[in-house]
Amino acid sequence: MERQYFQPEYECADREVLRDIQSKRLQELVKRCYEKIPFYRKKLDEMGIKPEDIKSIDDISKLPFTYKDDLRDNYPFGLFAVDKDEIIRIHASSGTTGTPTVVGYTVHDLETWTNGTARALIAAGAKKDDFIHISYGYGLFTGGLGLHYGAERIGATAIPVSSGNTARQIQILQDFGSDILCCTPSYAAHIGEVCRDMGVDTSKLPLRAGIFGAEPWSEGMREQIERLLNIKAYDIYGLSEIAGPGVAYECCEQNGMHICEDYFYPEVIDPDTGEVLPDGEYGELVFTCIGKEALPLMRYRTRDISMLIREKCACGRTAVRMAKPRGRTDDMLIIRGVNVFPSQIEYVLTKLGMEPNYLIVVDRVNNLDTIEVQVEMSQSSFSDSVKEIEAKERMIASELHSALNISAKVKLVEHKSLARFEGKAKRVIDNRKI
Ligand code: DLL
Repeated sequence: MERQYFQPEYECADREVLRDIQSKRLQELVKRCYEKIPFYRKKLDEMGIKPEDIKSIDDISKLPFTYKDDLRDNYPFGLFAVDKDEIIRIHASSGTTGTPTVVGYTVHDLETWTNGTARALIAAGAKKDDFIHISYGYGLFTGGLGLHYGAERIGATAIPVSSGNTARQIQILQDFGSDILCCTPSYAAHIGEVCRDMGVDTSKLPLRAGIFGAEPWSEGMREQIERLLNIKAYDIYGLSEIAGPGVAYECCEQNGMHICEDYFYPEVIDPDTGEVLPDGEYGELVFTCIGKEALPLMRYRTRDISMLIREKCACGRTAVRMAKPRGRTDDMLIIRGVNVFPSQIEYVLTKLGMEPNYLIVVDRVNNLDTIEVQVEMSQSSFSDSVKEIEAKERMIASELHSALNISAKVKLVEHKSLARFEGKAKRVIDNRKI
């Protein structure tokens, strides 16, 4: 029988065993940061903390937070804990706003990151004889190479298609018989749509699963992708500062992502006060890279909003799960005082049977915030009756109001009139900031 876990000794470890590993690795991390990174030595000195003060994982709350700006202030390599000759790979965040953040990996770091994506692939049912079709971008972005190494690690066949050229993606899916597709969920939905438009019967393809992440996506979007591509769609989470994809991944239960806790220690905090929140409460995810050499960040503030789930998972893994992130603190829209994440709007739209092709336009008119949600009509729901369209717009607006308490103007737009995305989707235009 094919195995269900890649590293059961960690994925299914007893809590006590895992705690011992975490405690030992945290001590090593603090020592490494103190000795090798002047930025951390200064911070710890200012707080009066010495590496010897950290005796177990419970002492983690004594440590300072690290922010994205700390990486930017030390751009490009100022937070590296090893010499250049030990670095074997560099990646960087896209840096669409401000200075990019640069991350480096030693042999050991690449090994542990690869274990993470290998765990994710096995959890999604990948087997040695599978073709893993990788449509995440290759390059400084961690998506492509991250999944690529994982696929090779489990002995499967990596197909490094990278993103873009959707017709070619579909041709490869058909001709090579890809078994597992890896890309952003918005791109998966687009591939599914194009298959439908081209008359490709996805039930005849060998494709059986997809590993989708790098952006928030709702359960409604999952249903759409699963239907369009006739597969099981699994979530995968990660960020370049911590490693890349595979920090956490979904198992067959599709109910939260198991965190690779032996490498990336999670906490959820109140983003305003920094106080650690109990399991089951939503807040900002914070990770400490307890098993890393090149860029061993302490208590890194991800800005992602999620919660930790510690209940036993039926898959047998004991590693704590994180709920699907709702979005990032910096993506949260505040509309006339009401907080709303684009993913919550997506959830309502998809529950109403709309396809996940939408654009949120926020503005300020006479000092009042306005929000317009443009939603594409699907081919099948197309109507040229103005009355019918207006009635549908009112119905969607009323659902958004009752679910999220926002008064949005809804505008149904023509099928295929909104942009499609090959990487991370951009769903919001906020004219208030301009
Ligand atoms: O997006 C790494 C990645 C690649 C993850 C492929 C999954 C698959 P960054 O470009 O550094 O790295 O962006 C990290 O993307 O802080 C989240 O805000 C968001 N993100 C990543 N995965 C998910 C997910 C990669 N599954 C940022 N759900 C993170 C929601 C996600 N948001």
